[in-house]
Amino acid sequence: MAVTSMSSVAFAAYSVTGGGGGASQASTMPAGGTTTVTVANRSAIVSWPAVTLPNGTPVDGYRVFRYDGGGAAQTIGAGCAGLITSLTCTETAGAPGTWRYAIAPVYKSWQGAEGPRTPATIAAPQLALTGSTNITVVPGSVNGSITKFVPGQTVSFRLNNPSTGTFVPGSLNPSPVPASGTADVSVTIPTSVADGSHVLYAVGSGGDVASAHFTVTAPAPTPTGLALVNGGAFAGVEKIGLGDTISVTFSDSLNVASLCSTWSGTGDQTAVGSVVVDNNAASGNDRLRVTTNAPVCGGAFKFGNVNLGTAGFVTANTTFTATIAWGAASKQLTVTIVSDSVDAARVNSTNTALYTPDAAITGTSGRAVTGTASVTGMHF
Ligand SMILES: [Ca+2]
Ligand SMILES: [Ca+2]
Repeated sequence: MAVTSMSSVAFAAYSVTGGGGGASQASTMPAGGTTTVTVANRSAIVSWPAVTLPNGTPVDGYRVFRYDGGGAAQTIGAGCAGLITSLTCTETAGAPGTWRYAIAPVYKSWQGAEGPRTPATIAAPQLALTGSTNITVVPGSVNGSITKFVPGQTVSFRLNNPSTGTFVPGSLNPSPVPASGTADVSVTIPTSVADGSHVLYAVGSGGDVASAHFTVTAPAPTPTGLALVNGGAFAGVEKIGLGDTISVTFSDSLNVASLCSTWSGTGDQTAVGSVVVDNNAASGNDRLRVTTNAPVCGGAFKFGNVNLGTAGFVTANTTFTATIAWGAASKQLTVTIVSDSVDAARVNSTNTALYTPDAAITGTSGRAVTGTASVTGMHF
């Protein structure tokens, strides 16, 4: 009996014994026709022309073969596996790559030669971000779409590693992935994500993975300069009081509402308040704070404090009236003392004053303030 295989046997002979005179009739298995392959998302729709035996007898069906670019036979997907009795089949959820499809006709236990191999490319899953991919305010979001995903998957999002990266919240619309393999993506980049370059991975529940790059440039503000400036003299004596200023310069713009709840926008701001100098605070040094009971700031001003570096500024807890100003262009917070106190004293020393910001202060970047600033020298 003739034997066929998936290899290069070009044809196979078979014989049929006639019912009448015992005569033997020889024929030849036909070779497979040329496949036509249409790719839709991750599916390959393979079709081919019918062939018959030389005597016109239809074949029983066809076997479908898929090869990689190097000619290695692949396991055919369920939709095209086994004997296909129609003239088309569909392999779904195809692995990305360029494949070659061929068919061979089958009649009884014989198989004809495979027809020509037709190439078809299954595209890899993709994630494409649209709009800005540089996050300057955290939390922020990146938006885009996935394409060429196997339908039916839900998708989660990870940063910088598709299997171990931190999950970030995101949504897929529609979800699960529809038949088209395409869905919109919106992902939140939390404040916890550091500045720098990152890779966003869209991870399908069925194993598809696609990635896209984005950057975060949302620096945390830090105080870069502290100035305690003598602006006046009380009764002819230079000491802390009327006209003196406390200025802190920041590296980046502040969210002004984090200083004063009723401040808003990106322009200059002012408020009235108080400078409080705590006599010999916990550090042993006098400590300067800025407060307000003005309704405009909801009764609280977030400043932090200045360890004045010496106990010599005041002899009792002392409150001065003050004006507070935020300079948007200079990124400078300036507090001006507008009253005097007999409890103040002259300090002329080389002590170092240290400003520690209130942890509630945030930058327009969305990040909390970090760091301290100091100044050494004569103050007030
Ligand atoms: Ca003191
Ligand atoms: Ca002064």
